[in-house]
Amino acid sequence: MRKFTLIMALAGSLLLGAFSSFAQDLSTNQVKYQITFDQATQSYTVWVIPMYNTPNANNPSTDEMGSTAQVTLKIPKDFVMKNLTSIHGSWRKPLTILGNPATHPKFANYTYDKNFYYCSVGKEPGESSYGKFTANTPVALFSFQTTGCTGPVEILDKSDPFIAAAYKAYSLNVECSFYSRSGQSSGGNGLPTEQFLQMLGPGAQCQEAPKKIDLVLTTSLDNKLPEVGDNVKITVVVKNNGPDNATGVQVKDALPSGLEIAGSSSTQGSYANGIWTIGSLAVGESVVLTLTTKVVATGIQYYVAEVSKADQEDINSTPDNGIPDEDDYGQTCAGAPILLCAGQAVELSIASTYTNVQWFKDGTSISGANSTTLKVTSTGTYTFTATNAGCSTGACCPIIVVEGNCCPAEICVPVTIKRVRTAAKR
Ligand SMILES: [Ca+2]
Ligand SMILES: [Ca+2]
Repeated sequence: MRKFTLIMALAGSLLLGAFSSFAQDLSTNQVKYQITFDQATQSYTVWVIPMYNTPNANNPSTDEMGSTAQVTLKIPKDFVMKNLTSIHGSWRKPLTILGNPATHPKFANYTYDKNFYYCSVGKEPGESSYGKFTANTPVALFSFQTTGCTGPVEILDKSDPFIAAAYKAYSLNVECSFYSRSGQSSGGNGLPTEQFLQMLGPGAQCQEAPKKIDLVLTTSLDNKLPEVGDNVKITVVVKNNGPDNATGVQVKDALPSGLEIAGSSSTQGSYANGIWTIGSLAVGESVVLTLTTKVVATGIQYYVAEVSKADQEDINSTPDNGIPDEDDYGQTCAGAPILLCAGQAVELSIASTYTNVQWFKDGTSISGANSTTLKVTSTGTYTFTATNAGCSTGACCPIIVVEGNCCPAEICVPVTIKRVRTAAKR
């Protein structure tokens, strides 16, 4: 039978806590301790697992009534406990971390696992309810968090050599313990019997919460109504709204055939072959890509850019999924006027997947113009609305039809020029 001292001063000033602990015989009503980690809340929970039910011969109550108890944890060396929360019983944060010979030199004289430190969480000795005990059903005692995630946190097993080392070095009892009504034979006046049997299961392995980012991409251009031959400057801005820093960020863009690239520059990373490799973006940081393009065709030219890669999970968008409504997707357009000669017609065409289409001429809806194509025989400004169009207002870029410099009407053969508008990439 091992005899341990109640409360011992450590190095003159440190107290380990007010647990009452004589080493006693083991009660027939035993418990185990277990520790688990929940990634969603980044919290550890320590549980007691009874090997018996309440009520029982020692305890006629439905509930188990606990007195003192101690849970000693075997911890990573940089372990810092925070937010200790009692769940059943009132538990005290460890007063000190043990096992470091640099701060407690006598530990150097003893053999134990020096890759870890140790700390004890003690329950206030007053009797309190744990609720009903059912054999093999865990009851949560307390939870806590740590300032980092550097390794497993274990319950100190009964066989751990640190128990003997702490006692020999500083007369400290660090052994896990548990005392309750069910552990003590009723009517007797003998010493309380210990109920802690052993730890259950492996230690709790923490996992960092996954990093989260919010990349937002916007596009704009400086001239929505250029002539063929004009330069159009396209600007793409990517910002990380956090909450974590982003790495491995890449943007993919698509230049329409009616715009020719004439030059590019960016505040970070490099741009080549439609890929802007950005790299890291701190929280709140923005980067800018500027493309200089030359208009080489009439009609609407759609430019589309989207975040195509990032190492972290974006909270509200997915890279490279092509959904225009997401905030990592940007589209903008420019349109050189379409030339129309007298006696000719132009067929305007939008993506065949658009529904509930309505065409407008000079801001007025055209009766019956609800198809994804529109035959135009007069000059004007044409727009459309559609339920599922990327530019749902239809105001993204008007299609402007102007009178062309044509051959005399009398010698021209009437012909329909089919111009298929380059719709936004879906
Ligand atoms: Ca986003
Ligand atoms: Ca996306």
